[in-house]
Amino acid sequence: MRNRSLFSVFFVTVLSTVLFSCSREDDPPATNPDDNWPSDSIRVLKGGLNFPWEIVWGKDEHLWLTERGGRVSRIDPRTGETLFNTTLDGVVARGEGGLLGMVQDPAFAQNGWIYFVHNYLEGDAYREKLVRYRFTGGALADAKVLLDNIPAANIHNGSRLVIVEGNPAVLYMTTGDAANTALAQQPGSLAGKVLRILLDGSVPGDNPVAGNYYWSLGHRNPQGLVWANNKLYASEHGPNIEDEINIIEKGRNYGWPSVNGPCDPGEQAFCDANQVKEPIWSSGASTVAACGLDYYGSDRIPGWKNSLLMTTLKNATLFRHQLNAEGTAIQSTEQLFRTRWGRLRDVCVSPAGRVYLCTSNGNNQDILVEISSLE
Ligand SMILES: [Ca+2]
Ligand SMILES: [Ca+2]
Repeated sequence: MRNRSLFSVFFVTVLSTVLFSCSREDDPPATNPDDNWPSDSIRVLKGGLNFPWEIVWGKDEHLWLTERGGRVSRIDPRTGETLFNTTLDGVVARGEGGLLGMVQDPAFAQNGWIYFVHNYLEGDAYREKLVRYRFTGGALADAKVLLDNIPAANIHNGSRLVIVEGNPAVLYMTTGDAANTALAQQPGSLAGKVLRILLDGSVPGDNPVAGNYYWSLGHRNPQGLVWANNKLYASEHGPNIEDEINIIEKGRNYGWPSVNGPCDPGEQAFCDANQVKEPIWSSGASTVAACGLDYYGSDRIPGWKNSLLMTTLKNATLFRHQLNAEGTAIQSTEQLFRTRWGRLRDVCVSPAGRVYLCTSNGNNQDILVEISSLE
């Protein structure tokens, strides 16, 4: 029975690949995710990386990758070959800070714009900024600072980016508490927030407070962010307990530093007074170091559809959280590949349903892994 179903999967895969390949002959390139490379493997696509931080599947059908030291790479997803790389000016890497989040503009194919978050020095002060560059094919040029002077520290710098297309498109950016827990509850500080920004760097007219970038507050260090099911999901590092996954809503308070995870009796008064929104998942009495987050909506890997994939550093495991049909709750959690590759920083799902992971082990030993099917 197992053999028969495997054969069916194989046959359907071959058939669909053939049909897909045929249909591609008539299509302009890069309009569909190319499916013409290994379909049955888990492979190390690239080695020799040093603290990779963000993996993005680009609108140019290539993988883009940041490393904390400041390097940006454009990688051929079939071969792992680096087709372009450069080091951004002004990146100052300290502890967990450096070059971090990245996202492409919705019109990247036309304008070449890529948004980066990195840490820098303003005099002696360690800070974070959001900068847009234009990819020309041979360089990243025309740097434009969209938001700067964000509090930063050797730890807790958030920095994940998501653009939600619309009229106008908006960019969401997570920030950490920059090792100053009180900032997360202060509406006037850019730290410990999910920020919402127009693509020219201005404040959207419908943010919770006029002229203020914050969309939600009370965050410790959210290092995962994804838009799916018409919702914004964020993962967040807890202190020594309660890593979280939250659904981010306009103007809501997520509790830090007064509340860890769900509202317990000792936290209830603060929760009531501030209408704290509780996480849809938390790690309980210990932490796993919840980090990168992406949504799996493909049929490629059987049984994974409508899941959140979450990397963990300390646990060195890929978590698969199965969502309910509405995307409002997590029904079950599966832990995969425990300690197989070490600490896992980020995850990215391609339009063809392949999963890409990067490690965070250091010593120029980090790798980019491609999962095209389960072995
Ligand atoms: Ca919380
Ligand atoms: Ca709690």
